[in-house]
Amino acid sequence: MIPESHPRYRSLITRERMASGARAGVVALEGLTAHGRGEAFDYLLGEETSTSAARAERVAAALLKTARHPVISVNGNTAMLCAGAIASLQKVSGAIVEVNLFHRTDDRITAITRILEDAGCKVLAGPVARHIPLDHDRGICHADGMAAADVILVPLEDGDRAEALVIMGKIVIAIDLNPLSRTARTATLPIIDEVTRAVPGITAAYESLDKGEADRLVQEIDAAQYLREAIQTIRRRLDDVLD
Ligand code: PTJ
Repeated sequence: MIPESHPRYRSLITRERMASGARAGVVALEGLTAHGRGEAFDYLLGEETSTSAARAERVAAALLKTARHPVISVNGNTAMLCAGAIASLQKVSGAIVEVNLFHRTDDRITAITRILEDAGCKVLAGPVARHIPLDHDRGICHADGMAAADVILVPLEDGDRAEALVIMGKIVIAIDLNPLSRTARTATLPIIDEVTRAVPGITAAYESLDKGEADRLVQEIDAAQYLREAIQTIRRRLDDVLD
């Protein structure tokens, strides 16, 4: 039992949740190591949404609002961490929710779909094929989902697919705590924030955006600036410790 008084209570409870997700086959075992990498970057970033990330979340909302065919791609980690938040974002934005896995098995697709549906998501079903030119299974998706999308939100991505999607001409919004990752550096819009904060942040922004502001925000996306600001935050925090 983890006492609520523990200074790292939230982090420890989340780890328990991820471990139970791994035991249930929802989270890939590799997903636990990915989570640990995320924790380390969140620690360096101060475990809060920076002003810069909040701005990126507003731009993400604008991209979803102005999209013709927006899709939210969900993997095991994201489903385990924030299925309810994904459902809320789908409710306000009308985006398609599609399960897309690196470690793809039918059992995991079923388990992740169930978690999302229990949380209130409508999950895209039907036949899939390799529509994204990748050798691994993240290339497998739905013709009327990711393959037809103009804007795709990809939380906790691996860089290969982000790159392939950008080459296909799609607008990729990545949520990734690591500002040095290939995903963050490849995405049209990198959101350097923790997924359980970022997704509700996008939803709140979506609700307060009018069409005029949305149209304006999508004209001025400076991806490199968000990466620079995250790295500056880490540098400042390290300097504060050394001073
Ligand atoms: O469920 P599957 O089979 O699709 O597998 C999912 C994983 C996460 C295993 C797969 O996508 C993977 O291997 O991802 P990577 O390449 O390890 O990248 C994950 C990125 O997400 C890393 O840069 C982490 O820093 C970041 N990350 C981890 N946890 C979080 C996070 N970013 C935001 N919020 C988090 N909670």
